[in-house]
Amino acid sequence: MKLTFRWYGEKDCIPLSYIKQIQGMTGVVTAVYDTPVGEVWDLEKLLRLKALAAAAGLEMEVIESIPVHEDIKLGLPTRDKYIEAYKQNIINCGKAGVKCVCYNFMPVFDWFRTDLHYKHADGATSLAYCEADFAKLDKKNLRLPGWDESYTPEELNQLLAKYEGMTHEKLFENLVYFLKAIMPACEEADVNMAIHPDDPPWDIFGLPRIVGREEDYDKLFAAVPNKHNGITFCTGSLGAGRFNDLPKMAAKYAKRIYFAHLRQLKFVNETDFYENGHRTADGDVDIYAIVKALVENGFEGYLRPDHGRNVWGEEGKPGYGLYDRAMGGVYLSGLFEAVEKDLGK
Ligand code: DNO
Repeated sequence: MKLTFRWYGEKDCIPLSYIKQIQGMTGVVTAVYDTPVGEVWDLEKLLRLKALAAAAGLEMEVIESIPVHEDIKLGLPTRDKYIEAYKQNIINCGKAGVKCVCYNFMPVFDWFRTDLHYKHADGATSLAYCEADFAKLDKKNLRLPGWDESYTPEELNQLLAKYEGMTHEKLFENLVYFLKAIMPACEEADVNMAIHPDDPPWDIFGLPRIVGREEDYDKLFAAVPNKHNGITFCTGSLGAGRFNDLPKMAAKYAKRIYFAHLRQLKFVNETDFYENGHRTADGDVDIYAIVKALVENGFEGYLRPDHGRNVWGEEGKPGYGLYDRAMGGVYLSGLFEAVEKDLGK
C-alpha cells in the first residue's frame, strides 16, 4: 500500500510541505486542471507538478482524473478524436512517471450530495445526502451543490437532451469501446486505469449509471480482461448503495484495485446519510474489514484518505480540508500496520 493525498495543484491552499508532514505520506494525487476536457495536457505542465511534488519530498504516481469527454460516453462519431487525445495523455503520464490514472464514466455529473456543510453535533461539518432534498431539486434548472458550474443551464439542458434514450447497455458498450481503444497506450506507458464508481451508485436525473455494483465489475472485467483495466475502490460511493457488501468486493477485486479511496458514511435512516471521520466506529462502512480484506488478498495499490469533515474551524474545500484527511491517513496507516503484522506481512 502506498499512502497518498489529493492535491489540487498550485491553486490548492494546502501547501505540499504540510502534506509531507503527515507521517507515512508517499505522494500526491493530482491533475492538470486548466486544460479543457478532451484536449491533450502539455507534458511540461505534468512535469512541473511532478517537480513541485518532488521538491517537497513527494511522488506523483497517480493522476485523478483525466476526465472522459461526453462524446465518448455518448458514443458519437467524434469520440475517436477525443480517444486519440486521451491516449496521448496516458503516454504523457507515463513519461512523467505516473503509474495509475483514475477516471469515471458517469454521464454529465460526477459525485453528488445534497448538502456540503452538514452540521455535526460537535461543530464539524461534512457532505451529506438527503432523499427529500434531492426530490426538491429543479430538474429543469439544475444548480448542484459543489458542482463546478462548467455548463450554463442551457448547455446543461442541451447535454442532458443528448442523453435521451441512452440505456445502460449502450453506455456500457461505449465504456468497453473506450477501454479497448486505450489499452495499447496503457501497455506502452505502463499505466493502470482505475475507474471510479458512480457516486451515488444509482441512476440520477434519468441518466444511466453502470459502475456501482459487484455484477458491474464482473461484466467489466469479462469484457476487457487486460490487466491495465482496474478499479478505484471508493468506499463512500459504493457504500452509499446499501446493496453492496464492501469487504466481499474488496476481497474479490483486491488485485484489480489500483487505487483505494477510503471514506466513512453514517446512515440516519434508510436513504439519508452524512460523511464522517474515517474510523469504523463512526459510521456504517466497516473500514477495518475492508482493509483486512485488501491486505489478505494481495492489494498493492495506492490509497488515499477520501472526504473528511471540516474540523477545528478550518474552512476547507468541502470534503477536502487538511485536518480530517490527515487524521484519516494516519488512522488508515495504523490499520494497515496492525493487519499486516497480524498476517505476518
Ligand atoms: C470525489 C472524487 C471524484 C473523483 C472522480 C474521478 O470526491 O473522488 O470526483 O475524482 O469521480 O474521475
